[in-house]
Amino acid sequence: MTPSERDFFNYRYTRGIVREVSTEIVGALAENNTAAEISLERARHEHERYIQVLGDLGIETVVLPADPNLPDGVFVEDTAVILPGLAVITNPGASTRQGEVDSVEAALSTFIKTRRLGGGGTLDGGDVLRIGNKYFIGISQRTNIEGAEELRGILMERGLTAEFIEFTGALHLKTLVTPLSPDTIIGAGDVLNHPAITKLSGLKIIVVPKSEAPAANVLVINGRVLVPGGFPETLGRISAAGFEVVEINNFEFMKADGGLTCRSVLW
Ligand code: CIR
Repeated sequence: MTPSERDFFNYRYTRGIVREVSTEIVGALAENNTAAEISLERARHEHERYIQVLGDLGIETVVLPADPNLPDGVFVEDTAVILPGLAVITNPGASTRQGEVDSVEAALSTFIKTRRLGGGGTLDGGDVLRIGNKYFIGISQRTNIEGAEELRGILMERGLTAEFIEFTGALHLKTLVTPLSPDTIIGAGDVLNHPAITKLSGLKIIVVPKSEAPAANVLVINGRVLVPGGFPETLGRISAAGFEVVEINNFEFMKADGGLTCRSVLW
């Protein structure tokens, strides 16, 4: 493994892509139709702070312009999956989101080789969970077997493995479970009992209380854990486990089913 691969698999990054919040974010997809309640001003404010924290953590960030035709465009995570030396551009499962990929690909291609999923399957980056250098692909409302198989093929070409985790009850796999380090995850719900997870030896699991389910989506960057604001019990559990936490508000994006990981692509 090269030093830069080792950094990547330890969640150490130097670059990122984000997108400004669309003026039409109230039209974003949301299971419970709560996107209409989003305050554009507050969402912009929350996202500015997010971008600022990425910078404070040493990430050089490309900020793509907002697009009124892409209400969900701020959730860039779903459009690309970064592997060492390659950015896989996805085919998002929601047809209204497929227009997001071109601009992300153009931005990524100035830094890293890109390759599109072209096999006709669908896949959202939010369904791709990486624990250290092991990949888990959620089979969801957005990611189908064909999309997952194509990504697994690309991973296998590079000597990496992927297991599929079929689940219901949440938008993306990473809505339910995210990594804190190569040997620690945080999560909520049945997915933690999936054999692909339980068979990982030495894996530590922090369980999110039911009342704080959205806090299962945290974002680890360069030794810090970004935790969504408003979930004190989870915040306490993460710090008690020895992680340095940074609280970042995500209240507006939660109304469109978005977590902290959704708002950036990092490598
Ligand atoms: C959607 O439904 O596609 C967006 N409103 C939310 C996407 C959240 N992305 C993510 O979890 N990676």
